[in-house]
Parts: sequence; C-alpha cells; structure tokens
Amino acid sequence: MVTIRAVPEGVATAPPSSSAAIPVPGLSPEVLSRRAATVFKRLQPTSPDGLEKSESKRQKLSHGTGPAARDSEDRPAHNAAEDDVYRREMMSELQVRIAQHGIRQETHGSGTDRRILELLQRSTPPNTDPRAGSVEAHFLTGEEALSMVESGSPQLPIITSKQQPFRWNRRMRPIEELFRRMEDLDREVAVQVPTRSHSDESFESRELAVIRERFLADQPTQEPWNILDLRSPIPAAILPGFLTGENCQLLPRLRDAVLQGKRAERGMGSREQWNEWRDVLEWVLLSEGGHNTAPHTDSHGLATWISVQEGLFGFGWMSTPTDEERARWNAKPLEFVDARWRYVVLEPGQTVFFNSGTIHFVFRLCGKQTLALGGHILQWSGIERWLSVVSAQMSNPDMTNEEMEWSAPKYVRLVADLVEQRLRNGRFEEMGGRATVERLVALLKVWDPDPEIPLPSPASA
Ligand SMILES: O=C(O)CCC(=O)C(=O)O
Ligand SMILES: [Fe+2]
Repeated sequence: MVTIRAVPEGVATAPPSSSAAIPVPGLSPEVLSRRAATVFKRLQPTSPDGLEKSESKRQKLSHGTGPAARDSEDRPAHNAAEDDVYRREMMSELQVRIAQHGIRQETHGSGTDRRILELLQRSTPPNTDPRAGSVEAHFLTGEEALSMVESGSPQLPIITSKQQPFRWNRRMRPIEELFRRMEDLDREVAVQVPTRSHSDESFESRELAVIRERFLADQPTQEPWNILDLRSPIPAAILPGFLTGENCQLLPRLRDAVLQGKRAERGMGSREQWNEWRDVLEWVLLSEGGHNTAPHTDSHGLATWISVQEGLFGFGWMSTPTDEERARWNAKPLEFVDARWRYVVLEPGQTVFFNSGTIHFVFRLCGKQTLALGGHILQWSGIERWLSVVSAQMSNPDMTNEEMEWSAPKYVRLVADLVEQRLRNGRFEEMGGRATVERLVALLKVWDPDPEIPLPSPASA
C-alpha cells in the first residue's frame, strides 16, 4: 500500500484507481484498493441498551447512539444460533437469485453470489469456548481488546462493542446525518452496481444527491448499490478506543514520515495529501442490502477495523489458515474454498478488527441498508507479518499491481527507519528486545529490493 497517487481525491469523480491486492468478483480490484492505493500506490453509534436477540427483532435493530464503553458489561454477545438464522436466510436468498439469474449474461454480482453461497454453505460460527477446542474469534470488552492489541498482533478477529467516540445525532438515521454532514451533494462518487456486466467495470459514477435520495427513499431493489469510496464527512474521531494505543499507531507515523520527512511542523505536505492519508485511515461503507463482497485480503498488507452503524453486517473469514491453505488461496483466490470458514453477524455498535492478510468476505440480506465506518491500521508489533503479507501480495501476479511494485519498497524502507529510530531511542523492550528489533531492521533492509528508489517527496507524493 503505498505510493501516493497523483490522482486528486477530493472530488471523487475519477474512476477508482487500480491497486487492489487481488481480483474480487463484485469488488473490482480498482475499487477494492482505491483507499490504500491512494497513499500506498493505493463506532459506532452504540447500540441501544438491551439488544433484542431474535432474528426478526434483530432485523429491526437499526442504529442508536450511546456512551462509549466503560466496563465489562460491554463485552459483545456472540449469538451463534441467531447468526445461523441469518446465514440460512442469506443462503435461501442467494439460491433464489442465482436461479433467477439463470443463463443471463454474467454480471459482477452473479459471480459474487455464487462464491458467497459456496462459502456460507461451508461456514460455521467461530468457537469461542476454550473448553471446546481452539478459540477462533475474540469477543472482548474494550479494556481486554486494548490490552490484546497493545501486547501483540492477534491472528484471530476481535469483536468489541461501544468503542466509538463519535456519536450520531439521535434525531435521524445515521445515513441521513451522514449526507447532511457532506454539505456539497453535487459531487460524484463511484458506486458499485452488481448488475453491471462482468465485461464492464463494476462501478459507475453517481451524484451524492442521487445516492442520498435513493438511500432515504429506502425502496426494495434488485440492484443494490455499494459505495466503498466515500470520504468520511464526520470528525476524525471514529477510531475505536481499543485501537488508540501506541502499538496500533504505526500507520499515522508512516504518514508523517512520508509527508513531513525530517520536519515536525504542521503544514508540511499539501492538504490533499493529508486528505489522501485520511482516506486510508478512516472511511465509510454504505450499502443497500443484497450487496456482497467476495473473499479478499485488504491491499498493501493493512489491518482493518469496521464499526457497524446501521443494519446487520455479515462478516466471514478464513480461520487460521495453514501456510499451505494460504498459498493455495493466494494462487487461486477466486476459487479456493477448502479451508475453515467462520462468520459472525455484526450489529450496530459492534466493531470487528482483523489483522494484516486476513482473508475475509462480507454478506448482507436484501432489503436492509447498512452503514459502517472503518479504517486501516498497522501495528508496531505486526511489522514482520505485514512484510510477509506485502511480499505475498507482490509475488502473486493476481495480487500485485504496478503501484505496489513501485511503492511498497519505499514504505518498507520508511518503516525500517522508524524502527531504527526506536532502537536509537532505546525503545526495544516494548518490541521484544534489542536482538529482535535488530533482526527486524535487518529483515526490512534486506527486503528492500532497491534502496536507491527515491522516496516520494511532499510535492509528488
Ligand atoms: O463492505 C463491503 O462490502 C466490503 C468491505 C471490505 O472488506 C473492504 O472494503 O475491504
Ligand atoms: Fe476488505
């Protein structure tokens, strides 16, 4: 993830750039990694108290705003039985849609539907009980999550609740408030439309005013729109509390190194460059029900958090893949299924965090819009893993693009500099000791294939 694109980002009229890690049906490579590509060349309203738990009631649960989490009562519940109801409904819906689709021309959505159905047929809820075998997802309070991500790089998804400092105004739906806060609705943004032919691009450009009208009218549709590239109009205060510790703040430090170099003043780098980085650090996912996203890894080796604001958000992942499973998936990301797939259905107020390289997919029942806030992070303790994910993404032609080839080495070199700085400042104990950090620096430096590649200057980055 890493070069900074010269494409202006402020007005999202340009078609998405191409720098996705892998091709994903229904989520074109261009769109998939546009956020990260931009710089890498690429909350949640808390749910109302007493979440109702039957599927039908759950469907009614749309949004809410409450205080940020404070104590252990904020551990999210994992309700495997309800999630299974959602999965079954999802499978029936997909079966009908696939049958209806029949022999019509292949679209972006039809490929994704078949893939998601195949995965859901194999997916089970994660085991969360250590007495029943290996735990496959962590359902944690904010405090527990904070301590886990500050002390290491968890390989399993973490699910928390009430971790978002930002509060919606309770007088309207978050989706309505989102558009209110955008102010200028004449701008355009790329919208993914699953009924577009597979031979065409998966997105088309639409005015924000049109998108707003469509979402507020909330009519049933066979053509669910998905907007992945929406610049967040809400204050830069959406990072879930448990991700605000120092170990999770490597990406903003990398941004500073890119945009400011050796200067520490404000104002280095252009406003647009800072905005581009902000678009990687935090973003908005707005979708009509029925829009799904096939399995992929987020580009440039970035770790990701997603906080659901409205609607129910089905999130699936390949659980603890072996090296062999990962290699087989890397080789055939559009086909490989023979692994342990797990899923959860997230509610407003819940956040999922998953680390670099997690192979994940998203599913949504028809008829219910979803809004989520999300962002990317990198952990200081996750540098080695990041390096291996970026290497895999670069070595696989399906996962590589020019932008990554050009930029990843530069960013790896900047990370090496940052780690060396920690060594100079005597900050090695927190990263596993001097020997470990020295080995890491050596690894980062060896990896860099061409230390002579010039770093992006503030002017060109
Ligand atoms: O919301 C979606 O459909 C996809 C979310 C996701 O995984 C991504 O944007 O990378
Ligand atoms: Fe993703």
